[in-house]
Amino acid sequence: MIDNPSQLKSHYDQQGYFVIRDYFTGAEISSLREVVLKFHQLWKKDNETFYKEEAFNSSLITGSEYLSFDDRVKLFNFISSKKIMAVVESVIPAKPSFMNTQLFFNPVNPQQKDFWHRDCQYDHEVEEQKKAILETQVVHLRVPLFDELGLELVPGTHKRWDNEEEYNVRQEKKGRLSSENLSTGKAIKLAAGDLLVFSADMIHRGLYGMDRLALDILVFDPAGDFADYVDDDCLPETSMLSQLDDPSLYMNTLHLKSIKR
Ligand SMILES: O=C(O)CCC(=O)C(=O)O
Repeated sequence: MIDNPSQLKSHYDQQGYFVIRDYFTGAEISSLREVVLKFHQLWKKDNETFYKEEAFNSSLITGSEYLSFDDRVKLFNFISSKKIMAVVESVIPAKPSFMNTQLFFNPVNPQQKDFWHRDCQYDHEVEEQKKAILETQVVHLRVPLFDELGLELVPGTHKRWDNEEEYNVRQEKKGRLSSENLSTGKAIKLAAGDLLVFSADMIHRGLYGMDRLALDILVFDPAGDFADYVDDDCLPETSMLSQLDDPSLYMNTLHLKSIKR
Protein backbone atom coordinates (compact mmCIF):
# COMPACT_ATOMS: atom_id res chain seq x y z
CA MET A 1 0.00 0.00 0.00
CA ILE A 2 1.18 3.56 -0.50
CA ASP A 3 2.77 5.23 2.51
CA ASN A 4 3.17 8.73 1.06
CA PRO A 5 -0.21 9.90 -0.33
CA SER A 6 0.50 13.60 0.18
CA GLN A 7 3.82 13.34 -1.68
CA LEU A 8 2.09 11.60 -4.58
CA LYS A 9 -0.62 14.24 -4.63
CA SER A 10 1.87 17.11 -4.67
CA HIS A 11 3.85 15.42 -7.51
CA TYR A 12 0.59 15.00 -9.40
CA ASP A 13 -0.46 18.61 -8.78
CA GLN A 14 2.88 19.98 -9.99
CA GLN A 15 3.78 17.57 -12.78
CA GLY A 16 0.46 15.98 -13.80
CA TYR A 17 1.60 12.40 -13.16
CA PHE A 18 3.42 9.99 -10.85
CA VAL A 19 4.72 6.41 -11.11
CA ILE A 20 4.77 3.75 -8.43
CA ARG A 21 7.24 1.02 -9.32
CA ASP A 22 6.50 -2.63 -8.46
CA TYR A 23 3.13 -1.73 -6.97
CA PHE A 24 1.42 -4.99 -7.95
CA THR A 25 2.58 -8.53 -7.24
CA GLY A 26 3.22 -11.05 -10.02
CA ALA A 27 0.09 -12.94 -8.89
CA GLU A 28 -2.09 -9.82 -9.10
CA ILE A 29 -0.87 -9.04 -12.61
CA SER A 30 -1.18 -12.59 -13.89
CA SER A 31 -4.75 -12.95 -12.68
CA LEU A 32 -5.65 -9.57 -14.22
CA ARG A 33 -3.86 -10.51 -17.46
CA GLU A 34 -5.87 -13.74 -17.70
CA VAL A 35 -9.19 -11.87 -17.64
CA VAL A 36 -8.05 -9.04 -19.90
CA LEU A 37 -6.60 -11.45 -22.50
CA LYS A 38 -9.99 -13.19 -22.75
CA PHE A 39 -11.54 -9.82 -23.58
CA HIS A 40 -8.76 -8.96 -26.03
CA GLN A 41 -8.97 -12.22 -28.02
CA LEU A 42 -12.73 -11.93 -28.44
CA TRP A 43 -12.60 -8.22 -29.21
CA LYS A 44 -9.93 -8.74 -31.89
CA LYS A 45 -12.02 -11.43 -33.60
CA ASP A 46 -15.13 -9.29 -33.51
CA ASN A 47 -13.34 -6.15 -34.79
CA GLU A 48 -10.99 -7.81 -37.25
CA THR A 49 -10.86 -5.12 -39.94
CA PHE A 50 -10.61 -2.23 -37.50
CA TYR A 51 -7.93 -4.10 -35.53
CA LYS A 52 -5.86 -4.87 -38.62
CA GLU A 53 -6.18 -1.47 -40.24
CA GLU A 54 -5.99 1.19 -37.58
CA ALA A 55 -6.79 0.28 -33.96
CA PHE A 56 -4.42 0.89 -31.06
CA ASN A 57 -6.94 0.55 -28.27
CA SER A 58 -10.31 -0.84 -27.24
CA SER A 59 -12.59 0.31 -24.45
CA LEU A 60 -15.45 -0.85 -22.19
CA ILE A 61 -13.39 -3.80 -20.96
CA THR A 62 -15.72 -4.19 -17.95
CA GLY A 63 -18.81 -4.34 -20.23
CA SER A 64 -21.01 -7.37 -20.79
CA GLU A 65 -20.17 -7.97 -24.47
CA TYR A 66 -17.09 -10.17 -24.09
CA LEU A 67 -16.63 -11.10 -20.43
CA SER A 68 -18.68 -13.45 -18.24
CA PHE A 69 -20.36 -12.32 -15.03
CA ASP A 70 -17.59 -13.84 -12.89
CA ASP A 71 -14.76 -12.33 -14.93
CA ARG A 72 -16.43 -8.93 -14.79
CA VAL A 73 -16.70 -9.25 -11.00
CA LYS A 74 -12.97 -10.09 -10.86
CA LEU A 75 -12.13 -7.06 -12.97
CA PHE A 76 -14.38 -4.73 -10.96
CA ASN A 77 -12.76 -6.03 -7.76
CA PHE A 78 -9.31 -5.32 -9.14
CA ILE A 79 -10.28 -1.79 -10.24
CA SER A 80 -11.75 -0.94 -6.83
CA SER A 81 -9.20 -2.90 -4.79
CA LYS A 82 -7.62 -1.29 -1.72
CA LYS A 83 -4.39 -0.70 -3.64
CA ILE A 84 -6.08 1.13 -6.49
CA MET A 85 -8.45 3.07 -4.23
CA ALA A 86 -5.57 4.30 -2.06
CA VAL A 87 -4.00 5.83 -5.16
CA VAL A 88 -7.28 7.16 -6.58
CA GLU A 89 -8.15 8.80 -3.25
CA SER A 90 -4.71 10.39 -3.03
CA VAL A 91 -5.58 12.36 -6.19
CA ILE A 92 -9.38 12.70 -5.83
CA PRO A 93 -10.17 12.61 -2.10
CA ALA A 94 -13.94 13.20 -2.30
CA LYS A 95 -16.20 10.70 -4.03
CA PRO A 96 -13.97 9.64 -6.94
CA SER A 97 -16.09 8.16 -9.71
CA PHE A 98 -15.46 5.42 -12.27
CA MET A 99 -15.61 6.42 -15.93
CA ASN A 100 -14.35 3.60 -18.15
CA THR A 101 -11.43 1.35 -19.04
CA GLN A 102 -9.30 1.21 -22.16
CA LEU A 103 -6.84 -1.38 -23.38
CA PHE A 104 -3.80 -0.13 -25.31
CA PHE A 105 -1.86 -2.38 -27.69
CA ASN A 106 0.46 -2.00 -30.69
CA PRO A 107 -1.18 -1.19 -34.02
CA VAL A 108 -0.84 -4.06 -36.52
CA ASN A 109 0.32 -1.65 -39.23
CA PRO A 110 3.99 -0.85 -38.51
CA GLN A 111 3.66 2.46 -40.41
CA GLN A 112 1.23 3.76 -37.80
CA LYS A 113 3.05 6.21 -35.56
CA ASP A 114 2.45 7.14 -31.92
CA PHE A 115 1.06 10.68 -31.65
CA TRP A 116 0.92 13.55 -29.16
CA HIS A 117 -2.48 14.66 -27.91
CA ARG A 118 -4.55 15.86 -25.00
CA ASP A 119 -7.63 13.66 -24.52
CA CYS A 120 -9.87 16.77 -24.38
CA GLN A 121 -8.93 17.74 -27.96
CA TYR A 122 -11.32 15.08 -29.27
CA ASP A 123 -14.27 16.77 -27.56
CA HIS A 124 -13.29 20.43 -27.73
CA GLU A 125 -12.06 23.11 -30.10
CA VAL A 126 -8.94 25.01 -29.07
CA GLU A 127 -10.58 27.70 -26.90
CA GLU A 128 -12.61 25.06 -25.08
CA GLN A 129 -9.46 22.94 -24.55
CA LYS A 130 -7.85 25.92 -22.82
CA LYS A 131 -10.80 26.03 -20.44
CA ALA A 132 -10.92 22.26 -20.00
CA ILE A 133 -7.36 22.05 -18.66
CA LEU A 134 -8.13 24.65 -16.01
CA GLU A 135 -11.21 22.77 -14.85
CA THR A 136 -11.57 19.30 -13.38
CA GLN A 137 -9.75 16.63 -15.29
CA VAL A 138 -10.00 12.95 -15.91
CA VAL A 139 -7.29 10.81 -14.31
CA HIS A 140 -5.82 7.73 -16.03
CA LEU A 141 -4.28 4.87 -14.08
CA ARG A 142 -2.15 2.79 -16.42
CA VAL A 143 -1.57 -0.82 -15.42
CA PRO A 144 0.87 -2.46 -17.89
CA LEU A 145 0.26 -6.19 -18.25
CA PHE A 146 3.65 -6.70 -19.93
CA ASP A 147 6.85 -4.65 -19.87
CA GLU A 148 6.48 -1.75 -22.30
CA LEU A 149 8.11 1.44 -23.56
CA GLY A 150 5.36 3.23 -21.67
CA LEU A 151 4.20 6.78 -22.21
CA GLU A 152 5.84 10.05 -23.08
CA LEU A 153 4.43 13.03 -21.21
CA VAL A 154 5.04 16.74 -21.10
CA PRO A 155 5.21 17.45 -17.36
CA GLY A 156 3.15 20.40 -16.17
CA THR A 157 0.88 20.58 -19.23
CA HIS A 158 -2.14 19.42 -17.19
CA LYS A 159 -2.15 23.03 -15.95
CA ARG A 160 -0.58 25.05 -18.72
CA TRP A 161 -1.30 25.65 -22.38
CA ASP A 162 1.07 24.41 -25.14
CA ASN A 163 4.16 26.33 -26.15
CA GLU A 164 4.51 26.97 -29.89
CA GLU A 165 6.39 23.76 -30.68
CA GLU A 166 3.94 21.65 -28.67
CA TYR A 167 0.92 23.30 -30.27
CA ASN A 168 2.15 22.98 -33.85
CA VAL A 169 3.10 19.33 -33.41
CA ARG A 170 0.02 18.25 -31.44
CA GLN A 171 -2.42 20.06 -33.73
CA GLU A 172 -0.37 19.38 -36.89
CA LYS A 173 0.05 23.05 -37.82
CA LYS A 174 2.75 24.71 -39.95
CA GLY A 175 3.69 21.42 -41.59
CA ARG A 176 4.48 19.61 -38.33
CA LEU A 177 3.23 16.07 -37.60
CA SER A 178 1.82 14.86 -34.28
CA SER A 179 4.31 11.96 -34.33
CA GLU A 180 7.39 14.23 -34.26
CA ASN A 181 9.53 14.41 -31.13
CA LEU A 182 8.95 17.23 -28.65
CA SER A 183 11.91 18.76 -26.83
CA THR A 184 9.78 18.97 -23.65
CA GLY A 185 8.72 15.27 -23.69
CA LYS A 186 9.66 12.89 -20.89
CA ALA A 187 9.50 9.15 -21.61
CA ILE A 188 8.38 6.90 -18.76
CA LYS A 189 9.26 3.27 -19.40
CA LEU A 190 7.00 0.85 -17.54
CA ALA A 191 7.26 -2.76 -16.38
CA ALA A 192 4.44 -5.15 -15.53
CA GLY A 193 3.67 -4.42 -11.85
CA ASP A 194 4.23 -0.66 -12.13
CA LEU A 195 1.41 1.87 -11.95
CA LEU A 196 1.43 5.18 -13.82
CA VAL A 197 -1.12 7.82 -12.85
CA PHE A 198 -1.51 10.81 -15.19
CA SER A 199 -3.89 13.54 -16.23
CA ALA A 200 -5.73 12.69 -19.46
CA ASP A 201 -5.60 16.32 -20.51
CA MET A 202 -1.84 16.77 -20.29
CA ILE A 203 0.10 16.44 -23.56
CA HIS A 204 1.07 12.79 -23.91
CA ARG A 205 1.55 9.89 -26.31
CA GLY A 206 1.76 6.13 -25.93
CA LEU A 207 5.06 4.66 -27.11
CA TYR A 208 4.43 1.75 -29.45
CA GLY A 209 6.74 -1.26 -29.29
CA MET A 210 7.62 -4.36 -27.25
CA ASP A 211 4.59 -6.54 -26.43
CA ARG A 212 2.53 -3.80 -24.92
CA LEU A 213 -0.91 -4.47 -23.51
CA ALA A 214 -1.90 -1.94 -20.89
CA LEU A 215 -5.13 -1.54 -18.98
CA ASP A 216 -6.02 2.11 -18.38
CA ILE A 217 -8.59 2.84 -15.69
CA LEU A 218 -10.29 6.23 -16.05
CA VAL A 219 -11.72 8.01 -13.02
CA PHE A 220 -13.04 11.52 -12.49
CA ASP A 221 -13.76 14.06 -9.81
CA PRO A 222 -17.56 14.45 -9.41
CA ALA A 223 -17.03 18.24 -9.52
CA GLY A 224 -16.56 17.73 -13.29
CA ASP A 225 -19.59 17.07 -15.43
CA PHE A 226 -18.56 13.71 -16.84
CA ALA A 227 -21.43 11.39 -15.87
CA ASP A 228 -22.84 11.51 -19.41
CA TYR A 229 -19.59 10.06 -20.74
CA VAL A 230 -20.12 6.86 -18.78
CA ASP A 231 -21.67 3.95 -20.67
CA ASP A 232 -24.20 2.14 -18.44
CA ASP A 233 -22.93 -1.23 -19.62
CA CYS A 234 -19.42 -0.72 -18.25
CA LEU A 235 -20.80 -0.33 -14.72
CA PRO A 236 -21.54 -3.30 -12.45
CA GLU A 237 -25.02 -4.77 -12.61
CA THR A 238 -27.04 -4.48 -9.39
CA SER A 239 -26.58 -8.21 -8.71
CA MET A 240 -22.79 -7.75 -8.82
CA LEU A 241 -22.56 -5.00 -6.23
CA SER A 242 -22.82 -7.37 -3.26
CA GLN A 243 -19.88 -9.35 -4.66
CA LEU A 244 -17.60 -6.32 -4.72
CA ASP A 245 -15.35 -5.71 -1.73
CA ASP A 246 -15.75 -1.94 -2.10
CA PRO A 247 -18.34 -0.79 -4.66
CA SER A 248 -18.06 2.93 -3.76
CA LEU A 249 -16.18 3.94 -6.95
CA TYR A 250 -19.10 2.62 -9.03
CA MET A 251 -21.83 3.74 -6.61
CA ASN A 252 -20.54 7.30 -6.94
CA THR A 253 -20.97 7.14 -10.72
CA LEU A 254 -24.39 5.48 -10.46
CA HIS A 255 -25.47 8.26 -8.12
CA LEU A 256 -24.24 11.00 -10.51
CA LYS A 257 -26.09 9.34 -13.38
CA SER A 258 -29.28 8.94 -11.35
CA ILE A 259 -29.47 12.66 -10.46
CA LYS A 260 -29.09 13.55 -14.15
CA ARG A 261 -32.12 11.52 -15.19
O1 LIG B 1 -0.87 4.29 -25.16
C1 LIG B 1 -1.37 4.93 -26.09
O2 LIG B 1 -1.35 4.54 -27.24
C2 LIG B 1 -2.03 6.24 -25.82
C3 LIG B 1 -2.38 6.40 -24.41
C4 LIG B 1 -3.32 7.49 -24.22
O3 LIG B 1 -3.45 8.36 -25.03
C5 LIG B 1 -4.14 7.55 -23.04
O4 LIG B 1 -4.01 6.67 -22.18
O5 LIG B 1 -4.94 8.51 -22.95
